[in-house]
Amino acid sequence: MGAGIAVQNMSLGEEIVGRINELGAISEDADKLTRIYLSKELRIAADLILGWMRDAGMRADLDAIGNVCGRYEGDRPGLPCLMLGSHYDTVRDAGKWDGPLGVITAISCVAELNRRGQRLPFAIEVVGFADEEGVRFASTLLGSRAVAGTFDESVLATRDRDGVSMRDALVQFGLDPDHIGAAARTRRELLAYLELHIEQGPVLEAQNLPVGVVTAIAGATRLAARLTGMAGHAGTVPMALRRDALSGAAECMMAIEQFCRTDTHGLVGTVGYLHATPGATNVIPGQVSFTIDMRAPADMHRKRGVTDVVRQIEAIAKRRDLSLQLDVTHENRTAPCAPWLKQQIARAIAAEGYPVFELPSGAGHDGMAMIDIADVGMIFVRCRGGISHNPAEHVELADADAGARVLLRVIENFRPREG
Ligand code: HGY
Ligand code: MN
Ligand code: MN
Repeated sequence: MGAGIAVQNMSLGEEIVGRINELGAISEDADKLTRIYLSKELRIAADLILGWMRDAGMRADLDAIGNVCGRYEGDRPGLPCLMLGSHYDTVRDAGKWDGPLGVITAISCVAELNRRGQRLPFAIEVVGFADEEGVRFASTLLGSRAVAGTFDESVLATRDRDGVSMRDALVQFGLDPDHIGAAARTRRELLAYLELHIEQGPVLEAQNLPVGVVTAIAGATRLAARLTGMAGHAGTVPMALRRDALSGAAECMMAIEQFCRTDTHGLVGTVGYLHATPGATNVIPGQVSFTIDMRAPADMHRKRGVTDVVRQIEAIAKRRDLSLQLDVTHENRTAPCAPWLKQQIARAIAAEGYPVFELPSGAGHDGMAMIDIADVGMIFVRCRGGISHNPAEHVELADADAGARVLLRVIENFRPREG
């Protein structure tokens, strides 16, 4: 049952690592991994993944928003499915495991069932979400929200850094922006949503464990801020008369960091992107745009933290005579993992001979959207040093193999929730 897998003389882990490397080479940058939503690289990646899905015995295609979707029928056609997934887009200068490990491991598990000619009393669907990171259009979870039927059409008007709207990017990708609704699924079609993902943190490594059971996915709020002062000559404007937008942004960043450092409820705050104009050495910056990402295990603490940080930013802008534009671009509540799924994951981990360890996810995942149409379960796989969103992100072969064996065991022994 799950052990002693012979995959054409390869372990599941070896098949997975080989595919991680193959997919990890598909990037818009020659010397780093960046694969953003609706890019031509995402299309190349989609075609590669669809081929793996079909080789694994699945019917596979792109859905209306660019997710790659494969279906492995149960012991009779048309059964509701256990949906397995993760995302196949990346952040900029990314690691190659964040997202793809879940998609590729799920495909390898289905391929193993297919090799055995094994059919289960439910279908299995594997989905690679096309935009979990939200790099291109600020909002995030676009692929999983479309599947959950909660996609916000107003995002279609959002423009990327080059001024291309999501609507136009979909058309260029060969999709119909007025047809996104076709990607939506219903609760009746899904028995559960299960995601395997790297931990992206140091806890499993500290526990010396290859896998863990996720308890909840921390909620997140993303904001876009713009401070506008007055550009001026760096040599002639006295310091007291300046309306320097970049100094104002710097004070905001320090306020965010200080506030989160002193918080006692696990609040974290990050300014991940900042752009100052006009951007010349001898010109006082007139305008600065920057992003804010805030998270906490409990929604109440995150929301209170956001309110307090916004108040501090407003006070800084006022004192410095800077005008402020501050918008929430993304908000996701904390998503609890379902106890009945945690139990089945724990049973599979124990059956593979590992201690069962539960931990929360500080990182966001597509389960935050999928929870609107299915109960959610997650398996974490150890990543070296807990490093992620960084090209140094790495998973040892043995841990990739352990994750695959646990996921396969969950699938084979899966029991839909009673009642
Ligand atoms: O931002 C996150 O937590 C996820 O990696 N998108
Ligand atoms: Mn990520
Ligand atoms: Mn991820």
